[in-house]
Amino acid sequence: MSRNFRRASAAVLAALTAASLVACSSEQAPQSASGDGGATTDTITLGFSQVGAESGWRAANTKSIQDTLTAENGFELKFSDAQQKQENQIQAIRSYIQQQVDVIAFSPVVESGWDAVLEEAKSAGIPVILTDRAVDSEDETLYESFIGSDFVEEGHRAGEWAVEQYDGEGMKMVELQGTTGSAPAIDRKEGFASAIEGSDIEVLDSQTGNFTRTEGKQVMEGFLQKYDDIDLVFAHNDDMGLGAIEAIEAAGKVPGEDIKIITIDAVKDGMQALADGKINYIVECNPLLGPDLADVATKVVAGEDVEKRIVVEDAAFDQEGAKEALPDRQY
Ligand code: GZL
Repeated sequence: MSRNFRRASAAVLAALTAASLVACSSEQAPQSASGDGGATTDTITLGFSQVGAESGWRAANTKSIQDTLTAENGFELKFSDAQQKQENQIQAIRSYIQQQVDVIAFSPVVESGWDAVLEEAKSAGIPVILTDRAVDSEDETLYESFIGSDFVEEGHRAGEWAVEQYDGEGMKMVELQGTTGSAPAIDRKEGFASAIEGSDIEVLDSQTGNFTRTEGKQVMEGFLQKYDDIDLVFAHNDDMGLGAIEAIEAAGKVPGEDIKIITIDAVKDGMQALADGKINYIVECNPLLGPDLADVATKVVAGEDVEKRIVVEDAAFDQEGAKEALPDRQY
């Protein structure tokens, strides 16, 4: 469906809605903001709702989106930071609908609770693209495409490495989970658990650190007080792993030696800790989603077909690999 047809049908819908509103209240009809703000007709107005600024990965992801969806690349980007709150994302998406943007994109902070607002975007004729994280909606017509990594595979790769290195040593581990209810936390936990099944690695405890360094440190402090035999930490992202390092060192133990650490993301700070021997293995989660988002948004607005699922490829690094890769890392 072309952008002009969609806009025309949305305008008719808005006019009918306005007429009904005027009939029963003095409220103004929804104002269409975009289009007369000086943007050319070829400019794609994209409303993006970002999870927040909780980690180094998120900062790199935001930079990729803002560096790519620029005016010179044909975009007018409306960007909002939800501070890791779903209600803020829903509010931002409703605002983009009200502004009648050409396309909406967002990284859902959690998997559930999106159907209503996605139905509103669909009724307004505004296509939606998911980046980074998935939603658990049954109705796949609510979004055009999902661009992001395979989190189950990331967790499985981390667990496979743990089994290769440590199976048979009777190791006891703790897990620092990502944000409760988020796709990466759910899937990475599943992937890691499936990989260590049948090994003698024992999970002592698992708790969310909400993908932040501060909360990762706090949870690890609690684990160290509760258990005196932790051999391994699996953290769902580098930032929580870096927080765990601080807690382990404060407890007088050596991270990467007394307590091994495996994380996911491979952002610069994590890769530096890996090169320094404080982390033992990192599975990458590529945050540079801006170019794929720009490509899919352009095709969607032009009414072209797009792939429903675009999987971003990830690498993995041990300590030697980190030393080699660090000089060229983009994030
Ligand atoms: C993964 C992304 C996760 C990162 C964290 O795609 O959603 O959220 O692994 C970030 O660092 O906070």
